[in-house]
Amino acid sequence: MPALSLNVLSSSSTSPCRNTSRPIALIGFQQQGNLGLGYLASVLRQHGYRVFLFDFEEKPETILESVTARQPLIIGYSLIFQFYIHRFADLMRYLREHGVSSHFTVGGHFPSLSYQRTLELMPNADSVVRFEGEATLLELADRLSLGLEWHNIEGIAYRQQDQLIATPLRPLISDLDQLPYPVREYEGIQVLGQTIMPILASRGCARTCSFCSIHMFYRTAPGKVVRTRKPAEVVREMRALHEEHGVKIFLFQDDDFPLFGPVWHRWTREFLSELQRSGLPGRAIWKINCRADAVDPELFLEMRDAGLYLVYMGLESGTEEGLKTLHKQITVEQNIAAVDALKKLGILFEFGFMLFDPSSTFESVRQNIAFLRRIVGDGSAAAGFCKMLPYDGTPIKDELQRTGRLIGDVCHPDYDFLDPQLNAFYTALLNVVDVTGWIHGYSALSPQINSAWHEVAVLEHLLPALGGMDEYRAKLQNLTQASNELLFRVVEDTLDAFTGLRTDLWSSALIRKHCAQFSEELLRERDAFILRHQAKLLQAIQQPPVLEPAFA
Ligand code: B12
Ligand code: SF4
Repeated sequence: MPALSLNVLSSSSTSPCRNTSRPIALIGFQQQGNLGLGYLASVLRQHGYRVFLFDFEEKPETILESVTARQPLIIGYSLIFQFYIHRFADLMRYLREHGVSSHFTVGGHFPSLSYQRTLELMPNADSVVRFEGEATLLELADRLSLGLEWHNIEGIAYRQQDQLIATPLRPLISDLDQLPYPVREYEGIQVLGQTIMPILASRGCARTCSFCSIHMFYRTAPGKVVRTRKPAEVVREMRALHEEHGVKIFLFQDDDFPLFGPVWHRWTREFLSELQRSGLPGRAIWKINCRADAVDPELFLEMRDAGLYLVYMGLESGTEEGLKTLHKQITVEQNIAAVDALKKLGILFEFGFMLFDPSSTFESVRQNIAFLRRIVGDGSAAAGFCKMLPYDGTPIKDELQRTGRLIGDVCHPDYDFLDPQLNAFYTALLNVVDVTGWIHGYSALSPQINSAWHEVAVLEHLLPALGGMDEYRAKLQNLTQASNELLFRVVEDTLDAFTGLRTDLWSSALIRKHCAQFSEELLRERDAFILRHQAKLLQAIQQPPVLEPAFA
């Protein structure tokens, strides 16, 4: 058996290192496309294995029927969201109880960082694949397929009698361009007939926010934390997706798109010139995730002209104290400057925001609402917020545990605020706001408003100009503004009630009524506008794309 290193990724599929007669099944959350599973599948296929992908939301009976018929060598479970651990454990138990004897392995953030808890909570798992899984899963498959010893391969954890063993970590993949393109076997989401696909230009994040498991994931394994692909390779993949699958909207899922500092500036400029050469600008648009301190107006102007239409930023807090607690290493002023710059450039933005964090006080909540009003009080995007949750493997969770503040369980990790009255306020707010479906969940009001804005961006960038667009935009902006303002008022009035400035509380029935009114108005305006232009839109959507000749 030759020593297996990352070079394993380029070895041939007819290698005597493996017996590919039994397939491999991979199960995960497939909504919007699971790139992790896609990469694992493509590497396995490149080496001759047949791979079946299952959406975790499929009925257990359907998965059982399929795996019983196919007898996979391994069933790999992608646990990228910690709070699904019990559901995955239940699925494993169900399959075992029905006689499935395949090797069960699990990967993702939580299993990588907390392999002990994973093995305890998933008694039917045979192994955990820790951190980037491509090479480790392939080696595991190769060993198992030949009936060879697998307990000594790098980057796994397993149970041995009553002990939990973790082998030395496997280094991160140094050259991401070595990987084949990810398998994308799921219904592509569409907006007005335009197909959307996720894609990656890099992996890892150089920052160290205290609440985030991403940098811990990429920092724990040896190797370079952030790896970028070659710009030309990224564009080649975009072009292939566009030509072969008609993809017109690319969602870069990079944790932090390579923008910050001179080296990544150069990377982005090279990416932009490759994009221009490819002929994609004007035919396809793209979205990125980045930090506010990476928003450089000059560079973003060029990015916009090359198809950047949406920027997601984790703004997280509107107070210096909150940003410090979250170790964002950014200022409130920088957050505001980034939002202002994007508005000026006409680039749509969305943001993550934690109204509550472990340092929260009544005053910080008030300041956070003032910050939200400052950035989206004009109706430029829907307001949204959450409470920071202490995920496993994050510095803030360890700190809360150390100070005795950690409560909840693995699926609902939580903490109490230092001021007990703030706990009562938070519960009261949840009762009126969350339950009514204003902020969370795909059908809640704020995500619906953002979807409408997304649709506007798609109309403006990819479809023929439509009459009345300015009026529709103005209506949408008024509605967003009114909905945001009501949300802010509810929070502020509840704050006032808890700080003795008023006696009455908003009732959830009244909020639900307002929320329903906003939703109805949104739907009415949106449908009226789209219906008015239906014929023109249908004609444009049904037209086959005209492509430029391939790369110069
Ligand atoms: C894209 C994305 C989404 C997408 C879709 C995800 C999907 N279907 O895959 C959407 C927008 C739907 C989404 C939603 C949410 N997300 Co999200 N998301 C991401 C993001 C930015 C990228 C995922 C990705 O493509 N990574 C790239 C691939 C290549 O890496 P990977 O998935 O980690 O896979 C590798 C390894 O983990 C390992 N591996 C993974 N699975 C398996 C399985 C096996 C068998 C093996 C061997 C190995 C293995 O090998 C893979 C290849 O190297 C991640 C951040 C991140 N860097 O992962 C957050 C992340 C996963 N999301 C997160 C969260 C919190 C959420 C939300 C709760 C946000 C919210 N407040 O609503 C929701 C939850 C949705 C739900 N299920 O209800 C957290 C999860 C935290 C945690 N520890 O649980 C993350 C880590 C972000 C963070 N800041 O911490 N998300
Ligand atoms: S929150 Fe964003 S910037 Fe901070 S470490 Fe995580 S991915 Fe990086």
